[in-house]
Amino acid sequence: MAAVGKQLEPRSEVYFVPTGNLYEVTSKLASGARYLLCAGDYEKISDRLCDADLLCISSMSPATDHVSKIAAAVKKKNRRTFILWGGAHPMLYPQEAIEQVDAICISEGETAFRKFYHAFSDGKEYSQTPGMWFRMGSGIIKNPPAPLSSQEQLNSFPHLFYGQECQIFDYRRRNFRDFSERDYIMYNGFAYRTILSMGCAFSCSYCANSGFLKIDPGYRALRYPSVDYIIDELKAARRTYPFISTVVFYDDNFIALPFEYLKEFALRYAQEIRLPFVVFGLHPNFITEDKIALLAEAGMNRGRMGIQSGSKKILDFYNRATTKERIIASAEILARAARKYRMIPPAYDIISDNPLETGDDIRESLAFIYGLKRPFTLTIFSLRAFAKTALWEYFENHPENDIRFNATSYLDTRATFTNILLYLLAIAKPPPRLFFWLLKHIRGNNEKQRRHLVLHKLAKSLYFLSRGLAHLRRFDFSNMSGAWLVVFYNCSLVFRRSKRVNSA
Ligand code: B12
Ligand code: SF4
Repeated sequence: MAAVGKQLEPRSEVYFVPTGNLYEVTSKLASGARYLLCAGDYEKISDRLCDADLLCISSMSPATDHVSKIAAAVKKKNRRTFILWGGAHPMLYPQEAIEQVDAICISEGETAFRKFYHAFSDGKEYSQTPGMWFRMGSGIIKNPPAPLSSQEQLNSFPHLFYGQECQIFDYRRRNFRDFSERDYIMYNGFAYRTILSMGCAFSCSYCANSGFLKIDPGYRALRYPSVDYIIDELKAARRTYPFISTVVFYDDNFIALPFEYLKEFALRYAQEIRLPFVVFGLHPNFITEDKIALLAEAGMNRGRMGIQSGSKKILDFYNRATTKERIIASAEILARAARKYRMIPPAYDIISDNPLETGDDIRESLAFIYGLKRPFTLTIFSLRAFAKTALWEYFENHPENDIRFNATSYLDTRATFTNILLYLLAIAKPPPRLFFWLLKHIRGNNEKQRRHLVLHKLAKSLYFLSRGLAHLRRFDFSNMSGAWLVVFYNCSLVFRRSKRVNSA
């Protein structure tokens, strides 16, 4: 949306207010790397934004409090600044969001915003713009969602804005300053993060996708631009940040892209981009040997597949439309590819700490994971519920197990024996006799159990260390960021400069 704004009005200014650093090492070990803005910061931020005619904000739900405070501070200084809020949060929670600002976008924004912007800047009537809600003196105008973008439209959109000529809020100076490539590395490491396709046909109970489907069932279908478009985008990103060493595709369901499209993508990518890439959206139902081979030969060095649980009962509870047999078969394909193409082990998402899991459910799940073909690692999440998901509704109706108001990071797993064993399984395969003996000590999440604080910390740290080493061994920085990488980058610049001087 920043790129669309710049295209419509080249004088528009872009500001980043980071609220945490997702890939910094400390944020993995604890929910540490979340940045706290204080009252003075909102003053400084609003000082810079309050002279805007139109202030556009984009955010997901975790940033809601910041958005409300920034909007209120701006309005206090200048009532005439028109504030428009878009992103996953206002889409999923429009009723709450519209109370904080003048307008919200409840659809994909590229086309809706263009329409609104032309009317707004020409002083014409804009309150009927499809895909937007407006808070007017007379009440709230709720326009219907705008149609989802077609492939032709997707091909015509500008590439992502990734921090050229913009400002970032600096937590040391506690004010905005120019964004530099060091900031890019601080938050993204040496990775370029993007999405190629949009849409997902499933409705897992913990996922916001069901919310998107309620807005428009069209979100079920996979939509994507031409291969030309994504190749051009990646070339442009490399021109801006030549140090990019990995491309990360965050698509919900990348692997569901049609085979012929993937073939064209793989061919062009291997010839024109030649960088390792990571695919996050590997749904077990769509993984096939030939698709994985195509991608691996084009440079895929890592994949991530959602498993969530090895217990049939819990898979049904999450409404995962897959089978254990299908997961086993897909894990086998991924493990074979990892060995053949010397990839970083695939990572399987597992959700832990579900209060409904009995000892038997957990044992079934752990034994299932134990039996999966190696190599693999696990990404272990602690169950959290997002408002308006089916999971949220479930806990609303079952207050005896309520987890809705646990605001800690979903990487903060409980110090249970189950989680220690999960970390262990993510690192290595213990001998069967030891493993099945350990399984006997598992307690259900519905039972009282001892907290193993020290052992849990140790297992979690060892787990992150082993994952970090697997990446470093292949010189992959796609899941790491932070100041240390900036230092590393600066040193390599000095090294390269001195080499150039020497050779001159
Ligand atoms: C990529 C991604 C990320 C990347 C973003 C990288 C990047 N460079 O952008 C990373 C990994 C950083 C990330 C982080 C998180 N994410 Co995320 N992410 C996604 C994902 C997979 C795709 C987002 C995307 O590009 N969508 C496609 C574009 C076209 O849609 P869009 O982003 O919504 O933007 C359109 C409209 O919203 C609108 N719009 C957006 N902003 C604005 C602004 C204005 C002014 C206007 C008019 C319109 C407008 O126009 C846009 C273009 O059409 C979505 C899943 C999904 N299906 O959307 C989850 C998703 C958005 N993430 C989610 C979550 C929960 C998170 C985390 C909280 C996870 C965590 N705990 O770590 C963090 C939060 C980070 C933060 N600081 O807030 C949830 C959001 C739920 C919610 N209620 O907000 C989603 C929906 C996943 C899910 N299915 O549950 N995420
Ligand atoms: S498959 Fe992934 S994106 Fe789709 S609904 Fe399930 S969790 Fe969400």
